[in-house]
Amino acid sequence: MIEPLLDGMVGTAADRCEPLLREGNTNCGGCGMSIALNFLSHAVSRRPVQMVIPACCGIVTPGKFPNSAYGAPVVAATFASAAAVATGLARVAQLNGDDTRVVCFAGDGGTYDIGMATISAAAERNEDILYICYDNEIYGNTGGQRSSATPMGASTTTTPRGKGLDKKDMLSIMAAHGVPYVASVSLGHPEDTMRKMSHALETRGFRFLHVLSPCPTGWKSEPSEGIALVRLAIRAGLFPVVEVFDGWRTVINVEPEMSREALEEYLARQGRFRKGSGDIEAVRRAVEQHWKSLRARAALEDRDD
Ligand SMILES: Cc1ncc(C[n+]2csc(CCOP(=O)(O)OP(=O)(O)O)c2C)c(N)n1
Ligand code: SF4
Repeated sequence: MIEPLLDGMVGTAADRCEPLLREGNTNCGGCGMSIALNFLSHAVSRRPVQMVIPACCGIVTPGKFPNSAYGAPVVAATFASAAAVATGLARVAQLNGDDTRVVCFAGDGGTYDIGMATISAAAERNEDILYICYDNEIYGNTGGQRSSATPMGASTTTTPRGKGLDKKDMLSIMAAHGVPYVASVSLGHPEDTMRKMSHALETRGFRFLHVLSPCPTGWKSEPSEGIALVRLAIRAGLFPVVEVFDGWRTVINVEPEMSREALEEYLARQGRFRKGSGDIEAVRRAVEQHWKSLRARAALEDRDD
């Protein structure tokens, strides 16, 4: 049920004893963003939390004012200001000496493209915020245009024949800021998700979590298959599950099979790849190249041990 806006939303640990994502939200069935929010809710537990959400699907989620399907205080921000607004809230919490964690929660369009400058600035200053990008690999809220997170071959409303470019490596870009914690999160491995969300909430300074977030509407996939698709993406090597500490110490959490079968099945189960996934070899080459660089960085860590 959708609750009145102010009920249980003062943001203190004692007052907020309900899920972050309530019933009555507007998310599509099978939305990976809902799954991510439910995990986050468990990880947050009774910690005081404030959220900042730019103009993505996640800001439509709460439904119509004066009600909200969010069980925490949420500030709706513009794309360009989201990380700056979160910075302001975190500084106020610090000045007040309270333990509030500020979470910026945004889609890939708001993160990889439109909000990039402010995110980079907040990371450079090592602001005390947790930035979570739920990556559905399109601009979902405006009908599914391509973003720089859209993978090669995926058709969107602006790449009807399939995108010809590879996905931007946002994780490495964020790690290169030298911030305390950057990780990719697998919704297909609950223990991975919970551990990383809990660690990211505990850590102070700028933290970045990247969540591959199935979007049945944009991926043209079955709503019930989201988690299976995440696991296939990992097995195919398309979504490396890693952590980077302090900008350099790289840990690979899940070893992928890198099998052609997993890649083919991943592509075949989604309508978005029906037109443009022709060059599987090009996709495989890009994946292998990315893994080479990832392994080289992880090996640096081994040598230091
Ligand atoms: C500066 C600016 N440009 C464009 C828009 C229009 N717009 C609203 S939501 C949206 C898509 C956001 O996509 P993403 O951040 O990936 O989140 P999703 O909708 O997929 O959850 C766009 C382009 C806007 N609100 N502000
Ligand atoms: S369009 Fe995609 S990301 Fe947006 S609510 Fe629907 S399933 Fe979720």
